[in-house]
This record gives sequence, structure tokens and C-alpha cells, in this order.
Amino acid sequence: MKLVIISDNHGDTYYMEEIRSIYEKEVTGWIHCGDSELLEDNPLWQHYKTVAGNMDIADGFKLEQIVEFDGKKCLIAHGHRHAVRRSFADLKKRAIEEGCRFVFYGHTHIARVDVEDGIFFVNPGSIMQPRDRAMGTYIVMDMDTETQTVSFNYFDRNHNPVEELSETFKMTD
Ligand SMILES: [Mn+2]
Repeated sequence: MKLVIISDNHGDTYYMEEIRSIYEKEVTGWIHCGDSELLEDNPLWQHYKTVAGNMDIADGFKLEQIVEFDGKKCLIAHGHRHAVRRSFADLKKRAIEEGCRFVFYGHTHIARVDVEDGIFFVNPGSIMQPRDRAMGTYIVMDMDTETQTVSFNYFDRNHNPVEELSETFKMTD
């Protein structure tokens, strides 16, 4: 099972459309972690599931969404209302309450994956305004339920792999 995870495009639609056309045939889930600055009726939301970011003016986006892929529940939240700059404590509390193994968040514009207490905290970075690198990034997440492994494969916005950010984990129950 493969998911695309993208965040913080801040008004740009070009890369969301391009990524969709590249992975359309192999990806089953499309996650957007907020600060799109797009309106609710944008056709991109037919595919991508999004949440409200601090820069979103559209009323229709929720602060959190929970999605399930291959039996694994995932919490999507931008993170600004969960104090994500301070710690993962608020997101972790919500993930445990909802039985989520994965948390996808944005807001910091810093591409990184952290694991705490078996919960994955996954930030794809900002596709348009990266704070820690020259070029925006996104993730193709690949989960293999047979081998119980999950890979977070980062790509820059020219779709070249970013090896130093990408990681594979064994999922333990
Ligand atoms: Mn942002």
C-alpha cells in the first residue's frame, strides 16, 4: 500500500497536480497536512484528504481527520493547534485516544520522521517553502503488511529521491 503525503503548498496547485499524475496508478491514498490556502471546492480535494492549517481561510476544513489504510489508522492534523513546535505530546494524546499508529502533520516546514512509543510522527516538509533545505519535499509512504515494514521515501519537488531523509522501519505490535 502506498500513500502520498504532502503539505504546506501555500496556494500552489502545480505540484499537487503533477504528483497526482505521476503516482495515480500506484498510490491508493492522498494525504495533505494543511496550509493549502485553497478553497473547499478545489477539484484536488476529490483525491487529497486535507485539514485546516493556520493560513487556511476556507471554513470547510476540519482540524483533524482520521483515515484508515490496510487496517492502520492515521491521524492527519496541521499541528498548529496541537502545539507541534513545542512537542508531540498533544498529537500523541490524540493518536492514542483514536488508536492511530501514524500521525501526519505539517506546519513546521521541516521534513522529518520521529517515532515515539511506537507512533510515527511524519512531516513531509513543505513543497513550496522548505525551512531546512533548498527544495521542497513530499513523501511516498510504502507499507508492507506481510513483512511489517514501512518506508517513508522522500522526494524533492523535481521528483528526485532524497536519500538522507528516507527511512524504513519495522513495525512492532
Ligand atoms: Mn505553512
